[in-house]
Amino acid sequence: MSDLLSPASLESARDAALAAFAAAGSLDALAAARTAHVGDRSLVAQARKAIGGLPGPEKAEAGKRVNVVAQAVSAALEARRVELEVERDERVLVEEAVDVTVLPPRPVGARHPLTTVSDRVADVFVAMGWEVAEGPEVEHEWFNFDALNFGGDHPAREMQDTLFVEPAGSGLVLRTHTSPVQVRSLLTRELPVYVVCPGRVYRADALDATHSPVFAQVEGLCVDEGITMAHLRGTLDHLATAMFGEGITTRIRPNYFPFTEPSAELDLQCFRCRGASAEPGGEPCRVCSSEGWIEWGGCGMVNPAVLRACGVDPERYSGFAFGMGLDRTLMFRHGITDIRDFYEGDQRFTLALGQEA
Ligand code: FA5
Repeated sequence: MSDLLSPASLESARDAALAAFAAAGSLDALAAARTAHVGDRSLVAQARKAIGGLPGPEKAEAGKRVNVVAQAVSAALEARRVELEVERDERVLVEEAVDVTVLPPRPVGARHPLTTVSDRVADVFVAMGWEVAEGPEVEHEWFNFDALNFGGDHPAREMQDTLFVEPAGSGLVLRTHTSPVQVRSLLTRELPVYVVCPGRVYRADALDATHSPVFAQVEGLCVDEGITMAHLRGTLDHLATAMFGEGITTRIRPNYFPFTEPSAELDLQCFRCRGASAEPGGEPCRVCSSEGWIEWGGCGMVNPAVLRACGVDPERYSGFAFGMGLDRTLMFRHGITDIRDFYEGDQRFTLALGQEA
């Protein structure tokens, strides 16, 4: 009998294999031990080959011995493989774990104060059943000027006031006010119309503490039967109270706008001194320069020419409109002295005002 097939030799081959598997500290080391103890050149493989050279009666006996050893070796190999895989998986979980608590704190954002105040104004009107309307910022001159009854030579159309869109003659401008949304609303909606239109507008104004070439306005338009100036006053007082608190008063002074007749400038009683600074002996007030009033926007009764341009019968319908600066509204509300704060993108400003604007 080949020495390879002796019980002692087979047992020592098995023990050597089991010891090598136990000593393998990684799946790579186990793969190497497997080649050495289970591969073609291993003792067990050679013993299996040697069985063929045995005389018949001994073959079965030797085959059984080899099988017992081979099964023990492969069972030990499988058991060690499972152990090493579990160890590896646990190690990967620990080594590759992400500790989310070590991320740097993320800066907290806020809505821009102009967005907040614009929504707040819109809410006041939506609560009264009005709708919110929008229009494009790149607007056709017809909507921005012609339909609003601006004459062909009105100074507002000049380069010093209006930003024109190239090519010259395109008829497109950056809208200089939100009033073109009045025209769009009248042309596209059924009467009566009650719309509030907040939006960004552009003018060729130099940037200073109270003027910006881009700023925000909110427009209001109501066209219905029997609308009078009294409705305009009541609506503006309601808005002023919602924005500046109970007891605030508005004042209208005669003015001129091509699209309203009569037209008025809308003043707000100073929300800080409530007009007291203009009284004899009153404390001086920085906010209104002791005039007691501050200019907020323009307003008036919709000019019949505008109604006609939009296909509305001025004999049956009348309306009022108003438009005020949202930047100014915020400046009054919070005593902000420089409009540039809205446009410089300083997060501290946005965070301080964004939620409560
Ligand atoms: C108008 O723009 C009219 N469309 C308002 C109107 C609407 C009148 C409906 C009648 C009926 P005005 O040019 O006065 O009007 O501007 C209105 C408000 O916008 C001003 O009172 C001011 O609050 C604000 N405003 C004007 N120019 C600037 C600017 N460069 N920067 C910031 N706010 C401005």
